[in-house]
This record gives sequence, C-alpha cells and structure tokens, in this order.
Amino acid sequence: MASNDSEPVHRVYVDGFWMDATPVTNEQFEKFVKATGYVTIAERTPTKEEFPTAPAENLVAGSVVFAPTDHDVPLNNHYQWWSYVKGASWRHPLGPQSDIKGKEKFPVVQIAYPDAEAYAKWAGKRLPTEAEFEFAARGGLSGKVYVWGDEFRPGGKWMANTWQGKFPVKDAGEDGYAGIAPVSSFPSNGYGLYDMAGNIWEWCSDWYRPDYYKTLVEKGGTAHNPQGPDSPFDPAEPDEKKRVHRGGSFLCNDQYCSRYIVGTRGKGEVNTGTNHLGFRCVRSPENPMRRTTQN
Ligand SMILES: [Ca+2]
Ligand SMILES: [Cu+2]
Repeated sequence: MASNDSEPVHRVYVDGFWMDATPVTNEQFEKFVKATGYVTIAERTPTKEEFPTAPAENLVAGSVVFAPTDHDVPLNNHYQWWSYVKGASWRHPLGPQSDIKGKEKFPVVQIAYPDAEAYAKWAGKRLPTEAEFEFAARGGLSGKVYVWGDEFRPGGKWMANTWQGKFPVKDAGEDGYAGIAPVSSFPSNGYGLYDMAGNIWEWCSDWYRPDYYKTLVEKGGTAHNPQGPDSPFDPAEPDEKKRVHRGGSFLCNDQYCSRYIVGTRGKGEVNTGTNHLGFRCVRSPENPMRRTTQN
C-alpha cells in the first residue's frame, strides 16, 4: 500500500549504537514498575484541566483496544475496530477482564510515549530515533522490501507476526498467532534483532511530520543522525502531537495497512496507548571513539 510519507528515499548515516534484541516484555516492564512505583498514562484518570470539554463521565482511566467487527466493513473508518476501553492498561491490555498472567514474555503494550521514556531512563537507555530504528531493522541488507529480504514468505516460511484473513473481521492466525505473540517467536533479522517487523508497533523518539524526508532531501547530502523535525504535524489530525511508530503489528495486512514493509512509517498521539503498541530501547556506546583508537 502506498505510503507517501516514506518518500523521497534518502541517504542517512547513523553512529553506532546498541539495541535491545526484543521489544520490552511484560516481565521487564513489571520490574520497572515494582522498582519505581510508576503509574502509566492509561492508569491515570484524565482531568477536567486536560479535557475541558469532555463530559465528566468520560473522564475515566483507560486505553484504546482493537475489537474485530462481526461483519465486513468498509476500511475507511478505523473507529469501527478501535475503541476507548475503560480500565484497559498494560496489566489489562484488552480491558479489565483481560490480564497478562502467563504472558511474561509477551511485549508490553498499552504504553504511551512518556511511559516508554520513563522506562528507558530507568534502564539507563533511551528510545531509538526513527533513523536508528530503520537502520537496525534492515539488518545489514539494503533496499529490501522486508527486514529479511524481498520475498514475503521465503520457502513458505512465516517471517513476522501479521494478520491473515478478512480484516478486521477474523484473524485466521495462519502464521501461528491470531493476535499478539511472545517476543522472538519469529526469526531474527541480520543483526539478531527480533520483531523488527510485525507483532507490535514501537515508539521512536522523532516527532511525526509527513514531509520530514522531503526536508532532509532539500538540505542535500547525507543526513547525519537525524533526530526528526522540531515539531509535530499530522494534517489528518492537526491538533494532535504525534511521534513516530515503526515496525507494524499483528494487525497489519495486505488489505488495509502493510506497514510491516521496512521503511514505512506509523504515527501516534503521544499519550495514547493501544494493544498493539509497545517499544524497545537503545544505548549509545560509552566511548564512541574506541573504534578509532583501536587501530
Ligand atoms: Ca498473526
Ligand atoms: Cu498496519
């Protein structure tokens, strides 16, 4: 599917960095919460000050959850399959009746941007820039369609957790998972990184603007460690402050959104979590000069 904000193709240089091999798991996030007492955005009751026009009964803690529709729907209105669910949070990803028991190795979801940032800080790491995420996702390959190559199912093998069947009615789970999968359930890429495509979307630190790549190209030359635009802007929702999402999720499919294709971009309002959105961290080397002093 066309993804105009991924163009024009341009040349980028990123300094070396370390990246978590997998998205942050429920087990890892729980350690952070136990150590710090951190309360995620989804668990906080929204205030009248933040949403002055909202009726009081709508000011309840919760988050956004995907629900399949019971019949075929036109794919032009995502409110048909996304809704705000009271009591949904990382501990209850689909709402109060759901939980994460036995799901220690699943990626943590229902994470807003400040939650991801707080975890990264506690872990002595940071969130990746969009350029770092893409560099890492490509795993040493260049100009390929997917993080593993050009063929969606090389030798018939499923390489990422995506959606099969009619969207958004029924996830046929032909790849082994209807819905979210534990981290590392599919092969790693060339850098040994898992889930760089599919399973869950992941936060990047860049503000989102659809024309950002155009501005890089206009500057000319190679973009060095690009950090994203100075401010966010999404013409589709001009009042919302969005940052970049990367990687695509278990809901991605060839009928509606095929953003498991490497290089394509996602975006999300910073305080909004969903049950297909998580994150992983990166770290810059302590002594970036080391590689030059070694020779
Ligand atoms: Ca799947
Ligand atoms: Cu998608």
